[in-house]
Amino acid sequence: MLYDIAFAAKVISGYVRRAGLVDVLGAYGKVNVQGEEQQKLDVIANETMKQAFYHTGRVCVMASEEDEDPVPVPVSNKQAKYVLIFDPLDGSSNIDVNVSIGTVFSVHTRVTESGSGTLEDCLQPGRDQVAAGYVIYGSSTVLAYTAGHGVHLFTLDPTIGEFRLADHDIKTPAVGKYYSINESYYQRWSNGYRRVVDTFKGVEDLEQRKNARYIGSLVADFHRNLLAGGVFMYPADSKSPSGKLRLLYEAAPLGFIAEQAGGAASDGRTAIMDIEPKELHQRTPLLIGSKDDVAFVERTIAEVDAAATT
Ligand code: P6P
Repeated sequence: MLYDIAFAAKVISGYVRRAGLVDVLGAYGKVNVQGEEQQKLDVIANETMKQAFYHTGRVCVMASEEDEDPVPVPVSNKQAKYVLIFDPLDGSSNIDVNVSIGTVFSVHTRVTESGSGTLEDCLQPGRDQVAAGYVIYGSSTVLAYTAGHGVHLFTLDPTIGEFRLADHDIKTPAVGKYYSINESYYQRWSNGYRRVVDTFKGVEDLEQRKNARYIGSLVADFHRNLLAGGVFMYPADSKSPSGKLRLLYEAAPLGFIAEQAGGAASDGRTAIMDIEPKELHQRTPLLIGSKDDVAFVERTIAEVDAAATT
């Protein structure tokens, strides 16, 4: 499975690296299931991921951010063991301005007995993932994955066209230097999140101040915080009561990585990995990164927002 992910990542990386030179920039001209305008690279990355797995005989079903329903695979895969769920290219609005973007993937084993996989095989909690990770197309192309035994980073070496181990069993700092949130939504947040961000801005105590870093590309923000320490927040707000980010192919795989690196991920109350999915494209608020920072945010929003409701 991971070699197949690495193959797809090399192909996608090749397109991303040539974005200004080959006709892959700009809108594809269709709106996807999310109601978002598909970028040409979204479609290329989605087709690349599906083709990389379609004939391997390893997956009984796939699901993609870009496809409304689960993606069936040839019946010859009816004994296939794995389920692959992915966001083929997250942050694609950043493609045309050369900002880092990423592919996020989640691997489960099937729950149905045999035959083509079904929606039931896709709707499994993050805690049951057997592997997960992401590829970040940044200053270098890095594949980060976990199979439940630590988080390992591989960098694509363009001189040989192979991913090479860059770091293994990485651990994220318990307290981070950064906080990442889109502060233009401040007026939509609960008082709890306003208190959190005011604290990180040093409003009450300069000792609690953190640097603000927000790229607007989930994989890039997550990867920086994973390595340097930090907390990423995409809360629910008055306009998006379930938040914006997706549980199955964004929050859950990154949550697996975060936990395996000694960090944490929740929706503000419940661990992301323990949320039972009900729909394929289910959204969730996301709070993820350094363990002590996540715990601080959870405590603060619990105290402040609970007070607001009494
Ligand atoms: P906002 C990119 O569109 C994305 O899905 C994530 O990669 C990113 O974290 C988020 O949306 C940014 O959303 O509302 O801050 O622009």
